[in-house]
Amino acid sequence: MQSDIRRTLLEMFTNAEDNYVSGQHISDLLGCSRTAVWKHIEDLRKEGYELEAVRKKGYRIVKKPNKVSTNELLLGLQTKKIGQHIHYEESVDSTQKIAHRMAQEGAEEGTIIVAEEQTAGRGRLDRKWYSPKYTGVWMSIILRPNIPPQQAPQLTLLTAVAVVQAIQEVTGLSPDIKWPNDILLNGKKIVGILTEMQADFDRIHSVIIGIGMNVNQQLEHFDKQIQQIATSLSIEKEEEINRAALMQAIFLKLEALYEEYLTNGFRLIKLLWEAHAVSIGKRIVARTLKANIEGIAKGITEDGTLLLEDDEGVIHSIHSADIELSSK
Ligand code: BT5
Repeated sequence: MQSDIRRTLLEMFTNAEDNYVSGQHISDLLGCSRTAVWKHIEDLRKEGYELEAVRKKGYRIVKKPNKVSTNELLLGLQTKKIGQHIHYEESVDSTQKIAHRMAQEGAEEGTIIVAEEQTAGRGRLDRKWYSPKYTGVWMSIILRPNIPPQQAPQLTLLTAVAVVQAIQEVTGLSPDIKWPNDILLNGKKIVGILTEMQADFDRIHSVIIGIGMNVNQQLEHFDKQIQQIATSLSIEKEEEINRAALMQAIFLKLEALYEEYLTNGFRLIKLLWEAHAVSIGKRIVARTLKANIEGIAKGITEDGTLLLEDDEGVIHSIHSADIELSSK
């Protein structure tokens, strides 16, 4: 209730842009006393909003917090499901871990778990994912698709397309996708996607999609281990990027693609994915848990598997691997 009022207040200030909104006007609209208005304003200040108060004129927002708080994410959000329930934390070990717990406890489809920092963010095979405070988008999304468990990898590809579209829309940059889960700008990693699921043999309970996106880091913020391979949107665009706007764009794109996928299947998603994929048609090395296989990446199958043709003409179906362009 309190947070609903704060959201309405934020909407009023945002719509008023640089103009002042009078205390009387606010108290009339919200149906509460001037003292109550003042209390809500104080709450907003505690959330990090800088509000200017001028006698006889009223209030206006001077600066919004550099946070991806629930209020910032819900303000003006146009989706039906994705992002309509937000679980926000300043600091967590991993948003995936919280998402798994919330999914088990029955969280609704489209629920988002987002944190300003992760102290134990993880990638595939328990690799470390660096998630420094206030610089990136570190979030997990809970979906409950009615599809066979073996089709779940398609959702990684679908998410990659949604993230690329969102980056294009907000920044004008055009990233590439590297199978299966990396998004690159100028050959360096800007986003990693981690898809996990809770399922029986034949039925999915939930799919948890983790998205890690480097947004406002500068090169010196990156750990030495990844300085050569990672970049951020801000480095590439040479300006600060609004993280909440990026997240809202991801929610919208993801919702549209997910609806298309559930209604019409993977066909269109596959085409969109291929249009952004860097490695298809190129000579690559796929490092799987069993072996390294070198050859030409021919494309992906209907279920999202990578097809690789080796020098003997044998086609390998690769379900999980790290890939690199071959130096040959
Ligand atoms: C991934 O794994 O790329 C999936 C990353 C998913 C992270 C999100 S953040 C929200 C959610 N909560 C979590 O705990 N995780 C998800 P993989 O393909 O295995 O790549 C991991 C490798 O990427 C590492 O071994 C590093 O080399 C590199 N790396 C780590 N942090 C990075 C960063 N911030 N930017 C670019 N590369 C990074």
